[in-house]
Parts: sequence; C-alpha cells; structure tokens
Amino acid sequence: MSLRSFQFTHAVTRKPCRAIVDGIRAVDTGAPDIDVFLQHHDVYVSTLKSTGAQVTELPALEEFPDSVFIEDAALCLPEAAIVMRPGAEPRRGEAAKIRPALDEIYDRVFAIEGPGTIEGGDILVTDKEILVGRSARTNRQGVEELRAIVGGLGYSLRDVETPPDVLHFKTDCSLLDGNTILATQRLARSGCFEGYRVIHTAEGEEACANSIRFNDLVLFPAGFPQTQALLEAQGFNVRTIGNSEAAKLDGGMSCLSLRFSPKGGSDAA
Ligand code: CIR
Repeated sequence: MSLRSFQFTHAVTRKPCRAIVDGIRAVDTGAPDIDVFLQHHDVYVSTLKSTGAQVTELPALEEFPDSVFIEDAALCLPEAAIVMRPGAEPRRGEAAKIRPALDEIYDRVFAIEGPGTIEGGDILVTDKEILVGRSARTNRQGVEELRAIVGGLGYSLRDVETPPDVLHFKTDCSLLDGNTILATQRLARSGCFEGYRVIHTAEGEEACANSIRFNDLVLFPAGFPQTQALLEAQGFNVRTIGNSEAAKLDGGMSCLSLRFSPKGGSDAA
C-alpha cells in the first residue's frame, strides 16, 4: 500500500480526564462538561476506527488536565516518532507519558531535549514537506532541534509564523489531501501555502479550520455549515463531530489524536 500524508493505518488517542475542567484556555467561557466531552470523544474514536485504522486508546491521565490533546506530545512519521517538548509548562510532562506507547509501535523514537520547545499542534505534514509554525508554544530552538532530527530521516522542514493570538499553527489550517489545505484567511494571507491549493473557511467560521483528513473522511467540528457545504461541494466526505467541550479549551479535531502509518508496522484493514 502506498501511503500519503492523509492515509493512515494507525492512530493514538487518550481519554479525557475529569481534571479537564482545569485545562488551559485563552478565554474562560466555562469549564467543559466531562460527560459531553466523553460522548464526543467516543464518536471521534469510532469515526477513526470506521476507516479501518487501528486505534490505540490510552487511559486518562488525571495529573495532566490537557492530556486528551495528545497531538501536542509527539510527531509520528512513517520511519520514527519524535517526542515533543511542550511550550506550556503544565503540559511538559505529557511528553514522557506518551513515550512507552510509541516505543511499542516504533523501532526508533527520538525526543526533543530542549532547551527549545515545540508542540505537535504547530506541525503540518504534507506530501512534500513538514511545515512548522512558530508560536507562543513553539520557538526557534525547538524548530531547529526538530529540523536536525527529521533532516536525518530525509524530510525537509519549512518554518513559518503562526499569526499572533492563534494558539497553534493548525488551529488555523488542516490538510485535506496531499496538496489541498483548509485555512483561515488570516493564516493564508501570510503566503505560507504558496504552491498548495487553499480552501478558505467561510467568514465567521474560522474555528473549523482545525479539521483532519483521515483516510477517506474529513473529521469536521459540528456547527460550521457554510464551510462544510464548501468541502462537500468539492467532493470531500465530511463527518461532523461535536466539539463544543474541546473548543472551550481551544482544542479541535487534530489535537485529539496522533495519526500515522509506521513503516514495517502492522497494517490495518
Ligand atoms: C492547550 O492550551 O494546550 C490546550 N488547552 C489545547 C491544546 C490544543 N491542541 C492543539 O491545537 N493541537
């Protein structure tokens, strides 16, 4: 099977914990309701599984309120996994917690040692490159440490700027296929997607830019009908998933999983 940047045999998720009410948020719009979060999360996981992928569901980590946003703790490429070094101090320990699961799947696991910081939410892997948005969480040193690791694996890394006041690079963009990106106007305006086909989120629907293409599906947050219609008109198979509780903590579809196809790993489906 030839694998591309939106075709995956595996995913890893982590159950939301009760401490999620203490998760980090830029603006406090109230604490997430854990029962609703759990329902949304169940739908999310079963949607990933419905594509035939093997999904490893890790247990909740009560000591890390934001640990459901597992994407920030690692980058998983076909050849190796790289454990991140989160810029958010309260989240830094999540990195060590993901390592055992990655060691079981991969022969090669690297780690960002610091002093720089980098979070998975700032990394978009396309068919041709690894795009990293520097942000309040991901700094130049973190990017350079990642560049050295992925360079050794044969990848080219391009670093760009995440707009100010945007949490992560992928808060404002997603890969829809090898060469198509869903992005907010404010991010696309920076010119960082030159050479790609860009579909803009509809005005007022910027919060749906964080979606994911996972095999034949686009997992898309519920409540953004104009952008959903745009994607469907382009032939994408969109599955809406409730995201109200994750959104209270600035989280979206990409944050909730690590998605990958390990080389030499067991093939799903
Ligand atoms: C945080 O501030 O770290 C979490 N409340 C949200 C993380 C969202 N992750 C992502 O966009 N990749």
